[in-house]
Amino acid sequence: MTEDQSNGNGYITEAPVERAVLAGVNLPEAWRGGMGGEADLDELARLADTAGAKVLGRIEQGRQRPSPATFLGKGKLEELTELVADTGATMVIFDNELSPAQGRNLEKTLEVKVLDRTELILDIFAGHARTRQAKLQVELAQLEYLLPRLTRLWSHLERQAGGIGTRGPGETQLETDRRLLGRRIARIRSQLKDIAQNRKVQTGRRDQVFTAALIGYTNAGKSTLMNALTDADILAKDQLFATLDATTRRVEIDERRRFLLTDTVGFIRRLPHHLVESFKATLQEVREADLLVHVVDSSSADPAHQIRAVDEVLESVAAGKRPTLMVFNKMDLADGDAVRDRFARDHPQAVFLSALDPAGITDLKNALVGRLMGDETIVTVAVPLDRLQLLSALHRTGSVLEQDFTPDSCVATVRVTDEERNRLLSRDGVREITDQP
Ligand SMILES: Nc1nc2c(ncn2[C@@H]2O[C@H](COP(=O)(O)OP(=O)(O)OP(=O)(O)O)[C@@H](O)[C@H]2O)c(=O)[nH]1
Ligand SMILES: [Mg+2]
Repeated sequence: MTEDQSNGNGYITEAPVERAVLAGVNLPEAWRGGMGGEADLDELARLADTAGAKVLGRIEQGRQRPSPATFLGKGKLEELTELVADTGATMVIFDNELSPAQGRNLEKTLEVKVLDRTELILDIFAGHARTRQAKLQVELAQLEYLLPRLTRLWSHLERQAGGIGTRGPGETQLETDRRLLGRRIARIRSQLKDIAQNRKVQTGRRDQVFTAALIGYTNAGKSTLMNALTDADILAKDQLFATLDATTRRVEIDERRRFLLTDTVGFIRRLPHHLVESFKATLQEVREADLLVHVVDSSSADPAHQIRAVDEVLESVAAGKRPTLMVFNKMDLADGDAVRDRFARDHPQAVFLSALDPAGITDLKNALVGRLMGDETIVTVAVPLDRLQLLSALHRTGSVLEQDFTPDSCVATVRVTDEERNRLLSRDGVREITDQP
């Protein structure tokens, strides 16, 4: 046992606290897409904190392109080596995605564990996965990302078992060879397929009901809003990626107006594509929703940047350009006027609120109901009994809200678009019943 496994009182803490130094290289835009872009060490520090590491220092460098061997330039690498020694760090976390060779070379020089942003995010996902589906999805992403990096991992395990970057696929898997890992990957894929298939059967029934999905940057307040709108009781916590699974609940405004609301995994800029790939099944809920409720943390340093990052992820899962309601949350922590000035014009239907304010929740409900009804109206029609098949399509889509029978007709209250209403009323014998006869 090393001294950092003891909390100072002679008790052994649950997991050793890792001491981390952060490193980021700012690359030109052309290096974006998993490899580069502007480093964001503040966000990396939050990720490190969520994973349970203590951040002791950071270094940053601007470069035209990464050094092929060590990502950082020679001088910066020396500076980093010193920083690691001075702080007694046990690991270095890179904001950029490292190639297997770069990771190996850096570990050799620095003599501590080296993780990149993707591995850190994978580690957080592994720690937060609860359901079988989420666990399998994370394991798949880890295996696929780690496979080419196996030799590096083995050297971690020799030095230290457990800790950040080694959670998830158990040691037993890591000890086996690539061929076995390949088989494991295939098995997980097929298990995930079964789960998705089952879910399809289960949710088939939902097709008739309007569904809205809460989406947005991680920590924006999606689960908090979900809990306020439903009785879901989802863990909402001030950490990144608190939610990984999709949860769906019914929201009932009144007897006529009800819809399903789904809360799901949050997004982040440069979300590792292995994760996006393997979370496709969970994100299916997002793709199938009638309305996306895009929750924004108005108090974040740059809400517009987060909105863009979310849009990018949506596009990559083929859920871009869906009907969307923008919700600017955490207005209690933000400069409200500035946020409205900045976003109200581009998003005229947006709701600005604080999840902690009941009045805001009412505004959100009203906005959702507005969108849910869309251009539909509710009318009451009398349909002759021998022409009941005129209503069958409306029955199928759950648009018949009430029906009553008189000796010669069915009096139905239906939710229809103007077009549907006109078509229905053009049929022989069908007439609209208004309040004033
Ligand atoms: N002050 C304030 N805090 C909020 C508000 N909405 C959410 N929070 C807090 O923000 C943190 C994150 O909220 P969550 O609901 O877990 O966020 P999320 O979008 O579900 O995040 P992930 O599941 O991690 O992607 C929690 O600590 C909430 O209590 C708000 O309107 N005002
Ligand atoms: Mg959540």
